[in-house]
Amino acid sequence: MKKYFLVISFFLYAFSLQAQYATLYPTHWFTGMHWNKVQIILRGQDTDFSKGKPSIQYPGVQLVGVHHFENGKYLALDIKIDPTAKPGSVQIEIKNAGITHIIEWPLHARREGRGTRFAKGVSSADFVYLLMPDRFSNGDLSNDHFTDLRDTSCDRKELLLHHGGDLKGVTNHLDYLQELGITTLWMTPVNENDMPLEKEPSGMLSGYHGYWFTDQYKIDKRYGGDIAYKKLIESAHDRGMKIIQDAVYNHIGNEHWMYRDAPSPDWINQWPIYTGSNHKEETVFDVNGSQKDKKRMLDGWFVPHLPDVNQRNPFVANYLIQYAIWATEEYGIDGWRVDTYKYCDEAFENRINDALIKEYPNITVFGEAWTSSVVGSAYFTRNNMDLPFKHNLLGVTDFPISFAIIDALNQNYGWSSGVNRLHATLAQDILYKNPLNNCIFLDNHDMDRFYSVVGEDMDKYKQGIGLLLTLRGIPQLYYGTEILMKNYKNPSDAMVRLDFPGGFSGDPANKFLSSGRTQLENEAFDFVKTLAGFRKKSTALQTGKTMQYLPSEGLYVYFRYDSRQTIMCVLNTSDKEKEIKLTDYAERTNGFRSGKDVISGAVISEKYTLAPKKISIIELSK
Ligand SMILES: [Ca+2]
Ligand SMILES: [Ca+2]
Repeated sequence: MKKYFLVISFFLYAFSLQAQYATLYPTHWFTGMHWNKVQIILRGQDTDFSKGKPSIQYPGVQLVGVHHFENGKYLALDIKIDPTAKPGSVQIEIKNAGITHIIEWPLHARREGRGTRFAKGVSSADFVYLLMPDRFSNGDLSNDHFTDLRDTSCDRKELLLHHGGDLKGVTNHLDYLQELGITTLWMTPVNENDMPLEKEPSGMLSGYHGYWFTDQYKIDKRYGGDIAYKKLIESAHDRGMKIIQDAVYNHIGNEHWMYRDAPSPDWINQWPIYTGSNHKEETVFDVNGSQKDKKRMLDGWFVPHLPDVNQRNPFVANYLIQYAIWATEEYGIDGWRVDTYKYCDEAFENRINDALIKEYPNITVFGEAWTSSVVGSAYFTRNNMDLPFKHNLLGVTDFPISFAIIDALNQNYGWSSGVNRLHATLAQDILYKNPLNNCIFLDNHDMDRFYSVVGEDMDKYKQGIGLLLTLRGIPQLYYGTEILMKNYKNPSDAMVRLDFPGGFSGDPANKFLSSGRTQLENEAFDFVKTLAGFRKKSTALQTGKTMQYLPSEGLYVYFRYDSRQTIMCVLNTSDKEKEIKLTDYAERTNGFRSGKDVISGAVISEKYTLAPKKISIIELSK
């Protein structure tokens, strides 16, 4: 009888090893981490799961707490990992209804090269390229669609569906990006988006953009999964390039287990009836504002199919923080961009940033804080304002500068319009602790494309690129801007997310090659490349101080300078030729008698003329 029982037990034991008894988040962890008290969320198959009694026998690893939830499918285990713990497979034993289940939870050795080979952070010395993996290049036709995903579509004729682009496609074009002078890639999110199509006014929309997470711990298999992601990062690092990952803490796709089958309803911000965010960031910091408006901003949902995550729930906070650390270590990324930053719980945001920086001292994080005011932008990052709550975020996506650049190029010169807008915006840098940490841009995946916005005017285009690569901050180029991709967000934002020509088989032209580009496109590409190449060696443009002069009749002069180098940038937005005299800007030009135009190579003397609608970027010399 006893023998019989043992055999049965063995089979049950073996069976429990075979069929996954629970899914674990995080899927695994690492030895020697600063974050060594890990909270594992275990998700079982049925509501009896939580009746199980867990235990752990592994040298240096202790189970110090067990938590239960309203939903019996879940347990949370608090695990303490001593610095002495060795890599291996931690066996989590769960005794439930007389059966012992073993769940393997691997402990990996830490990745080598923290701060030198990965987690290096991104600075104003970098040049960031933002791309959408689905729309850049299809490097692997075998992953275009999967019948076991909720959305099986892949059709390049449909703007709102997946187009088949993937991470291998990106890896294949690192040469191109490096030639352009790019040092850092920021891709829209690569996490799994196993969501069905959503009905939108302009048609059925897929999660091709990546912002509808259904599982943080998986890279979407349409992009090539974990293997392709790691390969891309490895290839980028081999070239000295860096990778920024795009995070979303604010919301999830409504097929995510955190919503469909949550441990308890308070993992999500719940409302009696659907309540959307008011999308008004002022309500978050307004000293005269109401709590009602602020709550709606922070806890209201972004859109109906994206449930709003409650980061005040400590389990949710741990889950998100651990994911951020886990992904940095697992994939070896260099920095983070955080989506919808102004919609999240503020205390949580400071916690997650602190945890990342404790683990990776050189890592950088910039948040998306879409706002037209400098106060709104500075509020969400380290600032010089005397406020009851202080954000610790290193930098923001600098929308006020972006809008001011557009106004400088498109508006007529006036008291507070045209290039005076740019001057006035930059004058408000007083609010930022370090404006060099802001990511600056001409356009992105949510904006009308820059070349269209400036009326496909090549002079204005060059002025914009000139500003992008000489103003303070981390410059970010949106994919295709270098080859004059154009369009407005009409009828949908997919119009500004078209496929990169040449990234997909059957494309009539390959714009990755100079031979595939038109003369005008090569002119644009070469302009970006020349300036980016100069910037790569220019300490003044990378990290120097800024001095700007009050614009006069459409003429705007500013300097970037340090002890080694002085760069004089002159923007003529008027329709008249302007005479520039170095002596008019003596505070910065004293001692310099000439200079060299960075783009044309022409040598200028103490006096020179600048044609209408041109920019000159001059390295001064004695
Ligand atoms: Ca593909
Ligand atoms: Ca929120």
